Amino acid sequence: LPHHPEIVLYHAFPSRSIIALWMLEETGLPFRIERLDLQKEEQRSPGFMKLNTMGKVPVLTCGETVITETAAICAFLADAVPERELAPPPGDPRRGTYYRWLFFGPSCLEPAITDRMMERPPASSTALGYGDYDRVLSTVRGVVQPGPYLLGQQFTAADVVLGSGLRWGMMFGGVPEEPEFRAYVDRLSARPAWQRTEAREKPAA
Ligand SMILES: N[C@@H](CCC(=O)N[C@@H](CS)C(=O)NCC(=O)O)C(=O)O
Repeated sequence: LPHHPEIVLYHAFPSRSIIALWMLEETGLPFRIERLDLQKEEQRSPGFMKLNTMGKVPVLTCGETVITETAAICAFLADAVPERELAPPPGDPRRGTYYRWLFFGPSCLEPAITDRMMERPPASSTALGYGDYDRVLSTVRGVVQPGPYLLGQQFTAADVVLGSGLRWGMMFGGVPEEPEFRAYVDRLSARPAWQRTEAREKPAA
């Protein structure tokens, strides 16, 4: 990629930014990592707060462009390498299905798991964007089951996002160890790009 602006990932381990790191590995793009220590509150430094007023990782910069929100970063990276087919192209009807599950991760699955883990009393399921925990899980169950991926044979950035949410939920007891969930997450974990991501983070662990 000649003249491609430099890509930098602001990353902390362990944190959600490992999802962006995995996505970068899937793209094969060159990138640089800036590591932050969350314990030392490096995410509150004036320099970093200038990049992201939320003071949170991941942040991805591509030249002058600053991208926050894990799912947005993954979608951006998928589109940067169309030849890798990590997203159906714009205009393809499957793009709709892709967006559906990509957005379901941070807007439904993640808050459902967090509320469950924090034992928050359930709010009105009509008003709550994710409805209720059981509905979210049965929806995810239905979409991971045919497999191998959310879009059938095609692995996409939506798998990176939703799959990471599931993996994290199962790791911390927010999602039950069901065979459908386990099989899907194991399939994702077997991908060389995830293997490289884990290997890269081992010394940091
Ligand atoms: N909505 C953000 C959430 C990012 C987030 O919460 N990151 C956490 C780490 S998992 C963080 O940076 N926490 C540090 C802090 O808030 O001080 C996304 O989806 O990327």
